[in-house]
Amino acid sequence: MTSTEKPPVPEMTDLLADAPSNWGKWGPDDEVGALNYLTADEVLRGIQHVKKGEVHTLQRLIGDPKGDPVWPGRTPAERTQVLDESSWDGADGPAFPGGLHYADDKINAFLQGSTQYDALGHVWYGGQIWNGYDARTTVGGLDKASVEPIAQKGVVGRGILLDMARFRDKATLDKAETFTHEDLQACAAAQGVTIEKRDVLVIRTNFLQLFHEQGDAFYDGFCEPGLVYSDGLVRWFQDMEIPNLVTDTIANEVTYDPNNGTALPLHCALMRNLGVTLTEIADLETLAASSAEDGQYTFLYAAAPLKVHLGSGSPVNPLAIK
Ligand code: UVW
Repeated sequence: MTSTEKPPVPEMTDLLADAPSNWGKWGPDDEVGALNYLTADEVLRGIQHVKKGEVHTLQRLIGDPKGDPVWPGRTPAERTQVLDESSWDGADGPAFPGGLHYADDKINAFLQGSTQYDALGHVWYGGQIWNGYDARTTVGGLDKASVEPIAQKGVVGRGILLDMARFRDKATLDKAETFTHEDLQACAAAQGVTIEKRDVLVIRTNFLQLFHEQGDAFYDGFCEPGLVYSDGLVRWFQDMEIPNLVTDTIANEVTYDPNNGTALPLHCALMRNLGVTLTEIADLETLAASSAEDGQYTFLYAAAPLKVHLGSGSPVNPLAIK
């Protein structure tokens, strides 16, 4: 290799050979991983941060007239009108006694095509998914670690907003811009709060504003900003017992690791190995504006994805209640 040549991109099995793991921590049948940390005590801890009764809904609009940002290769949801008043213009509308008319519609959507929860079995390497289940259990649908158990449990605890864009004094973070767990702690300190054990981390980059500003050019050289892999960061997530990482980007972390070239290594290190649930494409704008105004960056976080049998993810409209 000459000095100008880049080193080869490592296999995830090599990069994460000595990475920390939570497999087996909650038994051989576990399918919700670090969400086990969200006990009744954590719900009550979260409730202590409800001060004003102010509710923020964190889902982005599905079918936004300005467009829906999606991971490359996915397509936005298509909503189709099935019935409306025009259905009764002729004799084709369904006939009900009393003259009832109604609207019906359906969507054809990627389950990861909007604000969403990833199932723990959504991403893997080396032939095994979360908790050591065989990756063949994903064939035809996730028999193990699907989104269904997450949806059954629900996700409720103390949320903390880490407004990285504001912390770096930017309207949006830049393409491929990175930050670490130390940066998250510094951001929290600047906001006058401390990240506590078992907090749901809610990180704002406002990067998807560029999707609306740039149109198709947004996908040129696609590389979102976000957390960057390090062994220290992964161990911090494990030690802090972080149950859920929520971001306003499409995939929660810097898309291509600038240090080793791998794609989405934190999906592997956090989701597959530690059982940290990932939530993506959240809309954090009203929450961030409110927090900047009143200085309250902690809240009750509550979310439940849809109960989709075998699903690798599900749309969700999380709530932050201050
Ligand atoms: C991939 O895992 C590819 O994407 P996401 O986590 O955004 O669903």
